[in-house]
Amino acid sequence: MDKIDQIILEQIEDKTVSGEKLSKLTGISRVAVWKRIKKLEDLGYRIKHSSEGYRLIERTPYLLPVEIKRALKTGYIGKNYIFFDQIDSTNIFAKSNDLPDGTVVLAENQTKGKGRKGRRWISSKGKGLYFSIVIKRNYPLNDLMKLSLLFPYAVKEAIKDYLENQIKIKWPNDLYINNRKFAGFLIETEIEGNEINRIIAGIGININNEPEEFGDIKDTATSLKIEEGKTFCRKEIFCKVLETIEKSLNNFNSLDLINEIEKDLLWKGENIRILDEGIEGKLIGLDSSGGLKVLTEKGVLTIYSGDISVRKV
Ligand code: BTX
Repeated sequence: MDKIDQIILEQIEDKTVSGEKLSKLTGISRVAVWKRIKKLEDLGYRIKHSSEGYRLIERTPYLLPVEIKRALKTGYIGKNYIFFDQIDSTNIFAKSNDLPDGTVVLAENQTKGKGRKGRRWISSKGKGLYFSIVIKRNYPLNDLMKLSLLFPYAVKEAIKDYLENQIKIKWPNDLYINNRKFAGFLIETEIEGNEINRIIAGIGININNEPEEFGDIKDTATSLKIEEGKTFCRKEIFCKVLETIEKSLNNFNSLDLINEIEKDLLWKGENIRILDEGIEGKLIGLDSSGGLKVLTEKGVLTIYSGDISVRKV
């Protein structure tokens, strides 16, 4: 979308404007104006055509840069915003390009959405939020676990007020509603010596997805729409999520993240099994660096690897 498209959009936002007037304002012919209107309609804008001219009825549901720029209230996260209609994976793109701190890469559709350990993330077009945030700041390596917990915490905080249902955090970093997963996080880091110097936080949130999109995982996967029985504005949620992540990162050192997460920890106090380790026991909470404490027959074990799956027994 270029400057001329933006002028046309601004003009027809709250009034009907004739093709002739738009042609004069933009310096292009009336036929060219008509073509631009068609292009805007292809981008998802709903425009009424009448004998008096054109009027915008509804903005596009797609998360185009022009839409995000006018709605987002952050200092640095998303100031550089890269949008794709379709891509293999936003994490792959963010990892293989040297992007500035705070860059957000979003795709309406991912053909190879990545989960952890080579798993797949279902990313149906226009239904969820599929994006990666690039953080190029130095953090001590000791903060790795806490940093990766910050993202699900911030997403939960951003979304919870829109919902009737309660959101739970499944350690290390999935978000659940009613025992089913609606958001996943793939946190990839670059480490040099004792410092983390780049984080690519890949975030997938099911917003308006329907049960049939999940195929054979429909018993374990869910969306906000499925749980709440209504459609959500993805743009509003996306901006709120980015704003809350920025705020949480800014307050990283003063935030009592461990305590906050423990309050909403899924299966706390229940018997669980750590699949990869064959460990069974009672989930008792988190230690000060974010590791998972499990009371087993051999005493309390703390698990730190973010790659462990937890299942309720
Ligand atoms: P994960 O390995 O914890 O979760 C993947 C597993 O979750 C899959 O094996 C499947 O069982 C289930 N699953 C797949 N798709 C969905 C879905 N849409 N909703 C609920 N469950 C699902 C979690 O990995 C990390 C996901 C990060 C996704 C983001 S999207 C933007 C960014 N780009 C990219 O390629 N990945 C990240």
